[in-house]
Amino acid sequence: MFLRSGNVRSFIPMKFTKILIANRGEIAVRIMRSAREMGIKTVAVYSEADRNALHVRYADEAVCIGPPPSSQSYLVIDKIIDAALRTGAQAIHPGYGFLSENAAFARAVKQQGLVLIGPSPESMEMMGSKLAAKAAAKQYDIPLVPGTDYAISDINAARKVAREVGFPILIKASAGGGGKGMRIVEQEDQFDEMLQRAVSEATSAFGDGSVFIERYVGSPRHVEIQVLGDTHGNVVYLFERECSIQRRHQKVVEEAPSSVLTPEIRAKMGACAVQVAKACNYVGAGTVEFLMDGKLNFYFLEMNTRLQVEHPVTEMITGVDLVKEQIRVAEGEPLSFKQEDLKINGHAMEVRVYAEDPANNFLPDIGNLKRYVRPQGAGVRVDDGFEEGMDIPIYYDPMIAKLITWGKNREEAIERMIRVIDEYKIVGCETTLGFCQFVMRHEAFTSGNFDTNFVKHYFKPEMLKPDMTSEELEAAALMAEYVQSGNNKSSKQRLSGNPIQGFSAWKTNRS
Ligand code: MV4
Repeated sequence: MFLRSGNVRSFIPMKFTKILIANRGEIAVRIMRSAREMGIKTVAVYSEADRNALHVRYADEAVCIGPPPSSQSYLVIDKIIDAALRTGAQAIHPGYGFLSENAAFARAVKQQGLVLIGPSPESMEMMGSKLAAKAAAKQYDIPLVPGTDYAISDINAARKVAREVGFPILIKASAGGGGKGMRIVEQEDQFDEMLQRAVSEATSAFGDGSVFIERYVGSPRHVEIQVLGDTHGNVVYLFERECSIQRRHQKVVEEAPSSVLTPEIRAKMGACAVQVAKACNYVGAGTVEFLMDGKLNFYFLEMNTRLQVEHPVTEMITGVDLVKEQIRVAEGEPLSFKQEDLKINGHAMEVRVYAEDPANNFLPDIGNLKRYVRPQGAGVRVDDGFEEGMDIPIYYDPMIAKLITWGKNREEAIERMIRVIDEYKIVGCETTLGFCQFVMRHEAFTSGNFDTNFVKHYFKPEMLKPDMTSEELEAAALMAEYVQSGNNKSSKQRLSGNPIQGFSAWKTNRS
């Protein structure tokens, strides 16, 4: 931030002494930890459902901002700004979700003379529009999925483009993102109807009926690049995260680095991500999302203008504290390192522990944490916002914790994850821990030969029963492959301990 004295802009970096965290749960605690190490006091905000929450107890001060529903508390811009002004905080960290990508919030924060620890409202607006983001990327020759980079207005012209691109195609809403407002069109005779439906859906869901089309990439991987920018024009990339293991656009397992990237592709993707960030004058931590096809072609999809849930795997392999860098650049300081200072050290794995029942279509299973014991040991990190005896509130995201392991290589990170999932004791609600163990022990996962269809392809709810042992989960994972592959010879060989290629053409890059 720059202090302004009269009409003269004097560019004096401003050190914060107190910041407000406009979030709850594990991410609020995680941000406060970094602030505390920097000697910065912290202010928590909380709803009436979070009076006894960990983030409230960890903070130096706390302000109640209303009733439990987030629409009356964590999402109310005025209440949060008012809490910051009353407590004398100079800056606000929005975390992820809630107001973190809300340009109106970013603008209101600025107008009150406060600093948002995040990008400008203009960066948020540009990347909030998928079409504006694609248009910006196109100027720098960043690979885009073939299709239109403008909103469709003429149905005949659009049908012609669809024919050129080739079916199946995907219709996407410009104001969508994260899988919202997407529609697959298998053949040309469905095109007109699907387009009309997509436009009216986008209009009612986002108040913006702009849609565009892309070739449908069938079995992609989701690979994203972490970037950091400062107010001095520096932008660096902190390598990639592999996030293909997801269920209905909800990520379940993330890792860094990706086991399929070569150093050459990594450098190319990194350079593209830096260009995208520069195209919107990005300041702070951001993530540039790519789709990758089976031939390792990558395509820019969208940019997330916030700190992401899965940021710890990047921190584990780079040694960079992303929250500290966010705070520093918000103070107007340059980044504390250069691109050439960064290198990948080992491998990190993250699983998200949700209070959901995998055997019952992942329905939220909130309750009281009667027993709650975190795993420990070298190379283990647990980011959570709960303690034994606490209730999981029904009003918010049911994520209990992120369990992160580091290893000198991927195998060790996985072995360690298998151990710590076993040692995590959670009694009082069903959790996704068993499901994550199923993933860790699945050959398609351990071989690196998987894509975004992994869960759909391999997982059936009846595979998991409560209180399964780790060995039973491994057997379930093997059975899953066996059943899926139609009881053919290769899966029988695999059942007898012989690893064979899985369902897609992914090869692990072990260089
Ligand atoms: C795609 C795609 C296939 N082809 N675009 C979903 C979330 C949003 N960020 C973009 N998404 C996709 N876009 C084209 N042209 C497939 C997906 C997709 C997906 C992407 C990343 C991770 C998981 C996914 C699950 C289903 C679909």
